[in-house]
Amino acid sequence: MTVKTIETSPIAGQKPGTSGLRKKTRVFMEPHFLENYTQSIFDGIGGVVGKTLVIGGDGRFFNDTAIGIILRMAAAGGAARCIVGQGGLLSTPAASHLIRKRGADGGLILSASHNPGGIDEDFGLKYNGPNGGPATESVTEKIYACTRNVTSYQILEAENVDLDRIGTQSLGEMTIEIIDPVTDYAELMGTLFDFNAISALFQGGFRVAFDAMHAITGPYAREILERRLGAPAGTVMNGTPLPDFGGRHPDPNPVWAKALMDIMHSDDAPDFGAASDGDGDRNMIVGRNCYVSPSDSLAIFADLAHLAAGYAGGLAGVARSMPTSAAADRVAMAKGFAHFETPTGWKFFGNLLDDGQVTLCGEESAGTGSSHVREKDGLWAVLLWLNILAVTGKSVTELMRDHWTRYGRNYYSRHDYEAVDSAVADDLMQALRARLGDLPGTSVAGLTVSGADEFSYLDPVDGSTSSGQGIRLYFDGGGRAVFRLSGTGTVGATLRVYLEQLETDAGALDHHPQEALASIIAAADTIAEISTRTGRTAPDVIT
Ligand code: VG1
Ligand code: CO
Repeated sequence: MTVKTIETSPIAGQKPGTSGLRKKTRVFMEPHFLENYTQSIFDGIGGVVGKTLVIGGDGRFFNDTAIGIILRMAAAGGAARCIVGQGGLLSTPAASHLIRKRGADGGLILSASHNPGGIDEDFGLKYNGPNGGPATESVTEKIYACTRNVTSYQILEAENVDLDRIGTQSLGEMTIEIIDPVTDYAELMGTLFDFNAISALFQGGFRVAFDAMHAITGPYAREILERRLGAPAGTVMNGTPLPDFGGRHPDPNPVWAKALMDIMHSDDAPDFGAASDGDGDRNMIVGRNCYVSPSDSLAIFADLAHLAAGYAGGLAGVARSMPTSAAADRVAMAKGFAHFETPTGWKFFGNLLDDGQVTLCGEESAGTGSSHVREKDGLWAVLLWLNILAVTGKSVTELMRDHWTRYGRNYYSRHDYEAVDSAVADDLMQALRARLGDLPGTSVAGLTVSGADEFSYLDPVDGSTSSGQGIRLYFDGGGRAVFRLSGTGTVGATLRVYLEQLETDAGALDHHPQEALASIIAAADTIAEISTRTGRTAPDVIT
């Protein structure tokens, strides 16, 4: 087998976003596109000679072909060993766990997460470092710099590897180890949670509906919920991963998981509903007639995670992304542990977790996780909820009501305007930025702006600064609106508007979030000139 060196030249647009590089699948399939980016990852991390890499993806279209190319490039680059999930499958949290458990030097995860899949949809590739977490900002910068200078890549001339055969095989000098993608992860979950208590809950007739959305969590959820915990067959819906996710967006929110929402709001609703996303790192939690906002879910964990064995010793602290509601902060302040506010994206939690400053992390975008891995983890969140429900004996609705009564309710919603013309979106943000100094004191929609700024994060562990991380408006009375542009989309720009209002009046805890937030929604639209600039009269997605 010979190593071929292929001449290439830089391809524009290989700048990683919030979570790796995401493009239309057909773009990833263009000549040299995947190879340029893979070579840039290898170069950006100082080469792969002698290294061990974990490789797997969410099974979307092009997953296995891309893994074949990456393996031949890793072999050409001198990697010692690649650990690959059978069939090329690994959920993002399972990959993170494997990197850590096996002491690997890093990993490549093939996924565009919650974006749809298929030849005409999206594909993605992200690099995770030796701590199991997404590449830090500085590594990402190095990789991006390599994409702008790449002149050649190396690839082994060889047959494609059989990704289905468990065991080891050789590719040139490199060893490839094909492993079951679920076993290690399922064992880890067993160390964190009281499986006996959850099994007993199921034995008692507690019913669960888990929607795997034809994405990666199907095999994981079947093994853990149905086989190990004894939930009835059929608990896991849409459990077979499909290359196009059955034509849907594998995005666990009330819009894309509407079928599950309908079940949970029906007369015969199960006790607990949940869904995960394309790569298994997100979660949606729904009780009977009770959608739990991700920000509230993080706050519930901050309050009650100690009821699960893995967290019985208490929490070091909790971190949330800036646009996530302050509900978890309120728990941290009441209980006396640290709380942190980071930019959007899991890569910003890694340092805090590695340094032992936090145990729990979460984002408003349906992501929660803990120090057990260095990614957010969808099934972990589901199991933590089930563990808490089993120990307390309460329903989701009762837990939420107790929580709001004790800590107040941070009414919360995110409004997304998708596929907005990029220039229009940039202008909108720029105009807002230009007015930050003038806005305090102005009144709009009956609300007075009390503060306005653009979020910049100083990492307390490595001292790095990340600026331009979202524009924030604060209103008298405790309300907040945040504006930022998505870093994961592949078409035009997506404007995200995050809306929050704290309510501590015990008689006002049961409003519909859109009603409770009506004034803030109106003020945000007027101040940012959303409808006039974009021509949109309503968001595309409300979560
Ligand atoms: C979105 C979410 C962010 C999340 C990121 C990756 O990013 O808002 O909270 O970390 O997706 O999640 P953006 O830049 O589009 O707002 V995943 O599950 O798509 O890897
Ligand atoms: Co994801």
